[in-house]
Amino acid sequence: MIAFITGATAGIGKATAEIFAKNGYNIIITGRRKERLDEFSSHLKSTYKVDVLTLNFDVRKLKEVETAVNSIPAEWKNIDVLVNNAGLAVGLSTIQEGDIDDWERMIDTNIKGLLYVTRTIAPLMIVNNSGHIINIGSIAGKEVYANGNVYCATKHAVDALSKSMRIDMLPHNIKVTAINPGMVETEFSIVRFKGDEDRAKKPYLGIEPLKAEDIAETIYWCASRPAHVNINDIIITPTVQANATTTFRKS
Ligand code: NDP
Ligand code: 8X3
Repeated sequence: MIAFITGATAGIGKATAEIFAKNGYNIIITGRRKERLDEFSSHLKSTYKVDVLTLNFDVRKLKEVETAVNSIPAEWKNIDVLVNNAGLAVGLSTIQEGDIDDWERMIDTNIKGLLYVTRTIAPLMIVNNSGHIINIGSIAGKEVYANGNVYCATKHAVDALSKSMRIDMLPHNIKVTAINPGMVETEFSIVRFKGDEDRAKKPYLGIEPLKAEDIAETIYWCASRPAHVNINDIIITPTVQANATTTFRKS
């Protein structure tokens, strides 16, 4: 079995690669940070005795995505599971004060990147009349919150695309699952606040957030259901989070 995981250099994608490898999958790990991919690949190979292929590309660049996928050796082309995980939030501000570069990064990564990767991998699955596409959405794709505008819009797009893909993939026996996490402590907040570590810690003060491994376990559980079962959509939050805007914090 082969899993292709985007954004496997950190956080949820990295934890997902780990759990699939632990369960005997050969893994294709992708991301922009080549050194991290190489180090992680050595770790997966030596720990789990699986084969690992690294693909170093930026999901925002269609040519890079196509070149990377076209370079996959024949024996790696039978991809069973695609995890569309690469994504980010950048900035947190009102529409009238928003930074347009931040908007472009989020739209290009979370929507267009997911589309580019899916457009190149889905035909490989269609040839096999089997596969599973797992999209990482967000609670921000189900609700909106103050200053989350463009990030929330990109994740609402992922929600819509997951529902649409499920229809398009139906005749091809390809499952489509959307997993929508609430707060998970990864590098996400450091990226959102552009390296400001003090600000990045604030959302998690006084609460126990989810860990990347919690989401990875959920992804693996979805991927390991019997052939006739598809998990369509999951919202998963820390126990202390009721929805996108209501969190119970110890003072
Ligand atoms: P991290 O910042 O820890 O990891 C993000 C991953 O995405 C990295 O591996 C990064 O790799 C990759 N990535 C980002 N931009 C690009 C790009 N342009 N091209 C290729 N890869 C890219 O964040 P998380 O693990 O938390 O986030 C993973 C997904 O989960 C995202 O889609 C996020 O929106 C979603 N999510 C996160 C939540 C949270 O609270 N943490 C909650 C709900 C959803 P590299 O930089 O090496 O390219
Ligand atoms: C990440 C979770 O609540 O910061 O998608 O938008 S949140």
